[in-house]
Amino acid sequence: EEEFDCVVIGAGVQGSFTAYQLAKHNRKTLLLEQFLLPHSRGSSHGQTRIIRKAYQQEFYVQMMEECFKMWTQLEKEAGVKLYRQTGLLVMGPEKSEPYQLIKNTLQKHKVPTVVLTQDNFNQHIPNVRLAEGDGALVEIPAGVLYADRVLRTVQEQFQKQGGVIRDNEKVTDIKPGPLVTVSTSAGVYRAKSVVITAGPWTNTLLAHTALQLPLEVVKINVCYWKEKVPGTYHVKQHFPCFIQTECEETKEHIYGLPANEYPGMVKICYHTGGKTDPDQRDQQRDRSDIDILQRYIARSIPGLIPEPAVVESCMYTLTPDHDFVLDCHPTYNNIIIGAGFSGHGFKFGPIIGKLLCELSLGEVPSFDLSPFRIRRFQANTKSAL
Ligand code: PYC
Repeated sequence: EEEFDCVVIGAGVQGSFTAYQLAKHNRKTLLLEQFLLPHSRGSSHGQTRIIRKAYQQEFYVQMMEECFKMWTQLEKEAGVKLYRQTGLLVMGPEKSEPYQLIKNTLQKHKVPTVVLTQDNFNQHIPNVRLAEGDGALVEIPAGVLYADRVLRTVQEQFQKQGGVIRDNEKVTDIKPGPLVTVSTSAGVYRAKSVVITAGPWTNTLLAHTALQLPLEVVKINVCYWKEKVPGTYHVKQHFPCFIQTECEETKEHIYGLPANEYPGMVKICYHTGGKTDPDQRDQQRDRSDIDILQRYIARSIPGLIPEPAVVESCMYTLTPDHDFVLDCHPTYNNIIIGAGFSGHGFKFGPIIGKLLCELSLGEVPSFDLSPFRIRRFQANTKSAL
């Protein structure tokens, strides 16, 4: 039996940043991962993610204000480029609540933003058709995070601080206590605190502690669409990331990122998908999202062939309100839970890591965590006891 100050379960973006923060605080930390690293079985793989402050809720904008600085710090510390500014185009029915809230929140927080009109839209954004009645704005500092590179970098920095990573090691049991015992397929560890950042596998692990959270796991079809003329939607042509808050086909978000991982292809996805068991992800074959995307692209992004050229898989772990879970276990306060990132957590990695580290050290969190507490689910929180 090996002893650690903290064991972090799950080496996706949130677990890796949490482990890194703990090691920076001189805690003897073990980061466990059930699969061989790197892998594409969870929610942190792929080359790109959007980083933005465009949110309806102010607390996310406030978190991102600090988090942007943390991304820059990590780039400096590691000497690696992790972020590319592209801007974020937000489109949606001008009078709708989501669009208005995003616009007002950005303006209130003085985020550099350009509001476009139906008349000047195509001078700024050629090759996109703005729907009638839609408003459009560009959040200037937003951009792309190089996701795979982020994971590699933060895990390397963690190890440089003395942290230990054990991959290909699946947790088989968690026994709560003043020292938590974590059993895996390869060993037994004891720790003063345990952080669970296991994405879609959160409830599988929490079952060992008699707790279940109202989380729903969905499979995302990550679609890449081929340009009719290569380069049309490249960052070099100043094509930004974009979010369509709702459109004729759907009230759910559609989002896109300029060509990156596959030359001549743009990543455009639907912001939800079919319910899945994380161990049976590839058996979930729902493609209704792809039908919606095809119709949207044919109408709004005419420089793309409206048939996905590549489809990859990812998962979201959704909470009922799509806000995160960042909290201590209601019964065992040395078990910390970071979960339910609901498809929008990657950009928050550095600050989530800091907050989960604070919870694990028993400190008062440096940010108001009330939107992220487990007790908000109340009647929905099923206790297995
Ligand atoms: O939160 O910006 C976001 C996002 C983009 C794609 C998935 N989530």
